[in-house]
Parts: sequence; structure tokens; C-alpha cells
Amino acid sequence: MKILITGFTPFGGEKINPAFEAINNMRSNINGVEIIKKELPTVFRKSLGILYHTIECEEPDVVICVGQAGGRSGISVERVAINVDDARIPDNDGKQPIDERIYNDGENAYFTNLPIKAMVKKLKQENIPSEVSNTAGTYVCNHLMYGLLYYIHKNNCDIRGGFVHVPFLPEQAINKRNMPSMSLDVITKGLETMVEAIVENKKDIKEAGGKIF
Ligand code: PCA
Repeated sequence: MKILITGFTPFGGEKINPAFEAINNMRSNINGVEIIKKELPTVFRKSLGILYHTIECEEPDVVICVGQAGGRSGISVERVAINVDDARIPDNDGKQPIDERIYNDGENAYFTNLPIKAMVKKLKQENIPSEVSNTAGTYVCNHLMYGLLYYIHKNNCDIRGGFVHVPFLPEQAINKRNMPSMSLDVITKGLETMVEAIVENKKDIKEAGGKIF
């Protein structure tokens, strides 16, 4: 089995992006599963172009895209991506789309086909704070997740794909008051644990993990 795992370049004034730092730190073979690592630019459209090209070259069975969610305290496994770009800040190429559809011929939203409940369950068993998230935002991460799932649907691919947000690293949080963070080792272990959960669970498990608000 081959898993493509992507991170992003730093953005929004940060010097590092915890997603790619942790991906870099991962083993490249996890219980016989080959891990392909790729850094994508935090740029609308360009990130998707490179993702599609990498999928075509590598032909992975699973694609896990990872991004930074500064302010979140645990690893959040995203359930859904929506068909809108609404950027609060410009991307790394200076583009700032506001209320634009990502694909005119795409659904309003796509759900991930990763086993998100099983992933969160295994993370918690490893004592790693985590939750199912019902919004990946409206910036480049949602854009990438939406574009990945659009590609899988339109091309009828036998690929499981989805998105995971990770908190700031401690060095990013020191000058931000009351800002949660997670160490590089814990995020790395979390990513490796999610790989194991995906391999072990072809289908998701039924487990409470929703939210009231
Ligand atoms: N996080 C941003 C984009 C890149 C990243 O790592 C987001 O959540 O949209």
C-alpha cells in the first residue's frame, strides 16, 4: 500500500508550518506501508495542480493532506470540504478570493472517505488529543481538501482521501497568549497513528463523535 501525505509551506507570517515539519519527521515505511511526502505551496489553485500531478505520478491508495490550524488544541480530522474560497488573508502568491466557487461543476460539498471516527479513536487510545471536525475553514486547506475529493469523484478513483488539521508547535505559541500547541513528537506520532488506523479500517466505525455546536 502507498500513502501520499502532503503538508504546506509556512503562511500568515509564521516561519514554519507544523504540518510539513511533522510529515518530514515521519518514518517513510510504516508496517510495510510506503509513505510519500510532499510539501505544497499555500496558494489557491497551484497547490491543487501539484497535488493532482503528484497523484498521477505516484498512484497512491490513500491521500492524507495536512495543514496548520493555529488556535486548535488537538489534531482535528476533517469530515467535510465545501465548494467555496473565502480568504481572510492573501495566500502566499497574494491572491485573496472572496466567496468564489472552487469548481462550478462540483457538488456544494464532499465528505471524506477516510475512517475519521476510527482515526480519532486510535489517536485517543495513544493519549493524543483529537476530534472529528466539521469545518476545514474556507482558506487553502478547505480548497485543497475540496479539490482532492472533487478529483476522486470526477475521475471515479479508487483512492481514499481526506484532510487533517494540526495545532501550532510550541515554538510558534510562545509569544501568543493562551495559545494551545502540540509538540513535534506528538504530532508526528499522531500522523503515524492515523496511517495505522486507515490501514486497519477499510470502513469507518460507528462511534459518537459529533458536536452540538
Ligand atoms: N493551513 C491553512 C492553509 C495552509 C495551512 O497549513 C488553512 O487551514 O487553510
